[in-house]
Amino acid sequence: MSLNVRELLEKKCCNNIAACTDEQLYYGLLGIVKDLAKEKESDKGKKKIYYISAEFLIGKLLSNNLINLGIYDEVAKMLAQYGKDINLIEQVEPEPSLGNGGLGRLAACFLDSMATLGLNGDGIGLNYHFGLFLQTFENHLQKENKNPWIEKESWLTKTDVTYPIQFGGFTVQSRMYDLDVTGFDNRTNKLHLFDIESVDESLVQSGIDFNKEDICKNLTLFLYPDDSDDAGRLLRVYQQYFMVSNAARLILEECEQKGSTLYDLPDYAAIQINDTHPSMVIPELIRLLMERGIRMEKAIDIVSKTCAYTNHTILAEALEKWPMDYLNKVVPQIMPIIRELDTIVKEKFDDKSVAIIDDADRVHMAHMDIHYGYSVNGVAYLHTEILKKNELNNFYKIYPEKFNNKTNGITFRRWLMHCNKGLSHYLDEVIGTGWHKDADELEKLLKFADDDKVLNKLLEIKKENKRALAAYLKATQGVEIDENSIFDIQIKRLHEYKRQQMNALYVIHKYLEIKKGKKVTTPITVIFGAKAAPAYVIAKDIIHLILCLQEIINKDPEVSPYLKVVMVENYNVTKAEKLIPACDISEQISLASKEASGTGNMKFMLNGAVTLGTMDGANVEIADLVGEDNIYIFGESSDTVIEHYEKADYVSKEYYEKDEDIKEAVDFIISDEMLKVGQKENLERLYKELLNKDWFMTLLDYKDYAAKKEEIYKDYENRSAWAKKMLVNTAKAGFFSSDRTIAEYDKDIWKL
Ligand code: 26Q
Repeated sequence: MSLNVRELLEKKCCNNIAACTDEQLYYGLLGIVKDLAKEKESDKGKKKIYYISAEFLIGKLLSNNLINLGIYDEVAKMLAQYGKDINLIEQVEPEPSLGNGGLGRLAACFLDSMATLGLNGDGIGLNYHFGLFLQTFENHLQKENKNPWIEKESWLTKTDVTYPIQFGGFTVQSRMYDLDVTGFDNRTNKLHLFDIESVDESLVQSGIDFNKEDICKNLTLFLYPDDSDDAGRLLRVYQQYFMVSNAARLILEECEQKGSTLYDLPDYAAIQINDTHPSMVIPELIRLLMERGIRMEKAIDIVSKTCAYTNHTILAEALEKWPMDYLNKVVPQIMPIIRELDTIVKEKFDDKSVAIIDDADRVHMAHMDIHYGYSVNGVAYLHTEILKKNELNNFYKIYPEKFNNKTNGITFRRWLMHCNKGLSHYLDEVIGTGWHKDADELEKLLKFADDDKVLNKLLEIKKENKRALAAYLKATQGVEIDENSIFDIQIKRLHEYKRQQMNALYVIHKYLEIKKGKKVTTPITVIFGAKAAPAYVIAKDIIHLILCLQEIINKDPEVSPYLKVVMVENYNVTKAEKLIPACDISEQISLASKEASGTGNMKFMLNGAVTLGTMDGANVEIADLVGEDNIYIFGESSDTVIEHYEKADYVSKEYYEKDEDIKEAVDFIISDEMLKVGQKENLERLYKELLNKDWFMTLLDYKDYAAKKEEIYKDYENRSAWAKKMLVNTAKAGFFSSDRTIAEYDKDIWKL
């Protein structure tokens, strides 16, 4: 590399790197990276993929960009010569929290892979000023605070693209901000984030409360504001329309600039609708085409050949259905189009279950996507099969050719090269660097499955990562954990279907056993990280339970040498980057059929953790790849679970009454010991929920789960056999590179 970062940095900062603060160096590097990224912008490619998403959980960008630009090592070394640590410089960067979890992080991995594969593809989303909330714990309860990330100098670049966006009764002025998406040794694409000119951050005083009615000031303050009331839900509709109206205008403008007549729009643009949040782009595009003189029938045809829809969930409550009243109020101009789209469907199909507008006057966004998009995909093999056979079966019968599977993936740049430098460099030594570009080359590692030197080194790297995590948790949260213990980790959004409560019940069981004198051979550290939606009461109760357990267990001198519990505060991408490389056991314990895919499971596997999971989502494909010796599977199958729902025959109390262990663990939730540290209201509510409802069947799988836990802990003792499992997991992870996923999207759907 001919370029001299040292000179550039000296020019940007202060001529004397050694005398610079980490902050000065961070902003200096930020400027340099922006300049370098610009040089790699490209207008190659007639057709562009526009990935529209309400979430892009991009994480910090400095290191990732340095890696993708190929100068990370060089820069780190140069800084070290001046006594500067790039890790400390990185700490200066605030993490934008522009996503909830999987769907948002997937969008970020996809942008990375599009640029890396040299595809002409941009992301379009919203510029939330406070992102998702910042989580703190007070009195063992989750508290929500704002999470600002936009600074005077940031990765955002203000553009001169601005549009008047009309809502029922008023208009707001938009502004587009751009983030560079650097490809690994390839082109730079863009993430376009739209904002309103009139946004007013001072609307938020304490916590995350603000005046939800004042759309001209609040539209882009938060990601998915609390939707427990009408005002919150309405604001979400405003956000969605704002996002897609800007997107539609930008897309049409760009295509026209490249010579499109708009009749040939599908030759210039493919639009991926990331879950239903951007679905209104369909009627909005139709409206804009009609404004440009194209008649409706033709406009519908053009749009239907341009838009493709990805489904990320089969939970009924997450499938968006907007009341007509809302839409009439917020976006009256697209209502005649939605009604017409619905009329056409009703004329064609005499089947209420596929209508766009239902009898209760609600608009089913996914139905609109399926009728008026050319592709419908699920995000893992099992998920797509369930969509075809169950949830969307009536649509599958009409449009079998539209349905396809695209098993999710993750970018190995962030989730191995960046977050686990120890393992990444060692892999380079053992199998060469070919895997950087072709993830399947990780399989070369299999040749060393019985090589003690390699196995020992893998254990050593894991140990080092555990040491680093222990130090980090001590520094940030003041908790002390034993790096020689088993790190058993569950990190993901808090949801009953993900079953953090089942993990917690096992922790209770283990605690009680140790109390009774049944010691463990190797100490165990159970680590959780999760945010609960502000209005999701039971999810918050589960956090309360875990925090109370942390308090009781870690302070118990009889138990804490053998068992500890840690709930990581404000779990986010940056924390995931520290937790994942240090993990021994990856908890993927959702109720079968409920987790569409999961992507954390892939990150853990890549970093040499062994999965303990149900046959759900992409776990099924992981099990297939690594074989039964290298994964721990338990629990009822998705077929059985679906049958329980159909017959409504699952009664949690029966499981509670017939099993002593279950009874003991569940009763502990409201024991005197717990009530001494916790809140009666929360603990009793959770106890009753488990006993009387347990919609996601925790107690159904509990015994099987507990038995597998014993087995996996026991197997951990055989260090060389365990190291071999680690090796196989890393070696087989190549399939889950998002480069593979994106190549499939391009081949089957976008056809760039
Ligand atoms: C919808 C309507 C009203 C309120 C909220 C929502 C809403 C918000 C966010 C619905 C869904 C989401 C996010 C979903 C999500 O993250 N799904 C995850 O997507 C991952 C990527 O495909 C999968 O790996 C996970 O299995 C899936 O849960």
